[in-house]
Amino acid sequence: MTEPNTPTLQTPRQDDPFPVKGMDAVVFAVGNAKQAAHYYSTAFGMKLVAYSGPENGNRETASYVLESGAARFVLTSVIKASTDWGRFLVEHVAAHGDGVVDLAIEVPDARKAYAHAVEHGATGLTEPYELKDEHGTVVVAQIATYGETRHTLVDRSGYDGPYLPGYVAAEPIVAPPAKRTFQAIDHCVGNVELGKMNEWVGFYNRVMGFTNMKEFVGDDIATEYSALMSKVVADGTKKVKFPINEPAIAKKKSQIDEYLEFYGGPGVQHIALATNDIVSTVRSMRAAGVRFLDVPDTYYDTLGEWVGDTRVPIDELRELKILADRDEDGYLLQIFTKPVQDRPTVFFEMIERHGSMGFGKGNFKALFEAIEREQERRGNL
Ligand code: TYF
Ligand code: FE
Repeated sequence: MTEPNTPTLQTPRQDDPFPVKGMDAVVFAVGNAKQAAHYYSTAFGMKLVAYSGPENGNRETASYVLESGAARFVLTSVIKASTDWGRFLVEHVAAHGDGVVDLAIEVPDARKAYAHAVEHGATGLTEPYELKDEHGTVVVAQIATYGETRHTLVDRSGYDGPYLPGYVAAEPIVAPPAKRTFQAIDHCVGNVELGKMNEWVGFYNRVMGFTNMKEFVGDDIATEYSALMSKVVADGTKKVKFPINEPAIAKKKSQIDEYLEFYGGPGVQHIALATNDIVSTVRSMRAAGVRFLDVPDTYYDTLGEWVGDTRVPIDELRELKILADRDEDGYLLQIFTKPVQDRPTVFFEMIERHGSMGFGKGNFKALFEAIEREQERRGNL
């Protein structure tokens, strides 16, 4: 492997009004966190590292913290609601099914970040407060984003425990794979209502000082085949990247409309996970029963002509249904799971980057056609 696997990160600006360290966690509210923790352990190769539940004094919720490299998922379900948070989670699962309640962001100073966000028009949900235990102090604050989704702003610089004060370290559910299935959260995508994409892009521009990345899906692509519009915002270091999709009025019912209908409003559509060996990632996930979007064989017949050489031979990409794309900075390999719950809502992307900071624009046609075939099978097209 000659190319660097992570793209060159820009150094943070000294005057960044909203500096971020990276994604802290993706927090899911689910019906049965015990079983979800098992799925992410066995199918996604994640390692249970921390837990909070009745056994350690939390009688309201059970939360399982799983990691794979720098990526952290928190799976929460309600045992017996007794606070506003517990009631919120019960209603969230009733309304949306399993889904993402929180895209938590690690920041160097949660009080400053919260103050800046609220001054620039964000809705504050929780004022900054301190969580403490024998491992130290974490400062957290929360702001609202699209739908019922929130961003917790986390400063964990004064803490060295397993996740947050109140959590205890936990043993893995199964032996983690010898080789990590993925190592970081690459991007987190939101679906918003028709006509709202620019408002939410503006929200991240204003509130977090995030800037627009060059890749976007405009009117032209939208009406031709994608039935969606999309723009990407990112922090100055490009560690936190949030694409925002909205439905477009096209020939067919938009996949974004299908999501909004079944999720019951805006929310997180997919989480992209970075791997440095997508072939072994996909082989192990497939072996564990994860289903990926199907790609027609014809995609691979012409792939080599425009994508050129990649680390993985075309025949292996074809066998595993991995997509490839190239731009002026390099190339990427990517694949998309089918929705991971019964509702056609949240799914995952696995992505291996070699220089390219894009999102697979060259694959949008093949990808959106594959998604539409699934939509049709569900009777929603
Ligand atoms: O995050 C992205 O932009 C790519 C492409 O419904 C994409 O993964 C965009 C919309 C969508 C599925 C994938
Ligand atoms: Fe993506």
